[in-house]
Amino acid sequence: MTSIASTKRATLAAAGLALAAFVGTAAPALAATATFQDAKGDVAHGVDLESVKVVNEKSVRITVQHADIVKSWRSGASQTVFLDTDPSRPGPEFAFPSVAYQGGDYALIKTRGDGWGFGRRAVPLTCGYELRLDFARDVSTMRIDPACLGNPGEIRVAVKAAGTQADGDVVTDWLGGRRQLTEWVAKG
Ligand SMILES: [Ca+2]
Ligand SMILES: [Ca+2]
Repeated sequence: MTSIASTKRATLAAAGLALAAFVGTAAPALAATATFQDAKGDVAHGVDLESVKVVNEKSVRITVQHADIVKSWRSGASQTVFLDTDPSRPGPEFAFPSVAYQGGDYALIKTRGDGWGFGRRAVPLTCGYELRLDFARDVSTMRIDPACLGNPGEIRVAVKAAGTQADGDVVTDWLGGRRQLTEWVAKG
C-alpha cells in the first residue's frame, strides 16, 4: 500500500519537474523565430525580397518570400543568404548561395576575409542542408543542420537577391540594405 502511494508521489514530482523544465525553455523558444520585412517592389524583378523568416531551432530554417519566382532559368534569379554565427568574429561565417529557378544549384560554404567574400572555387560543405523552391507560393526555403554551422547559439542573417531583367540588366535587392545583418535570433 505504502509503495503505491510512494510511486504516485514520485510520479507527480517527476511531472512537476517536467512542467518546470518546459516553462523554463518556453521564453527562449519564442525568440527562436523572427521575421524581417523588406520593401516590396523596390526592384523590378520577381526575385524581389518581401520578407525573410529565420528559425533557429533543431534545424536552422530561412524562409524567403519573393514577389514572383518562376521555373525558367531566364529569370536569372539567385540569392545568397549570409549567416553570422559567431558574435566575436566580424562578419558572417557562412554563405548559402543558390539560384531561384527550377533545377538550380546551391551550396553552403565558409566565407573568407571580412565574411562577405567567397571564391568561385569555394568547396561546398558536406553536411546536411537543402534548398526548396515553391513556385506557387513564391517561397524559397533553406534548411541547415546546425552541426554544419558549428552548433551556434544565436544567429543572424543578411540576404542578397539578384535577377536578370528582360533587357539583360541585373538588379539586386538586399534585405534592408547592402550587407545589413538582421537582429540576432536566439537559439530555441
Ligand atoms: Ca524588396
Ligand atoms: Ca561573425
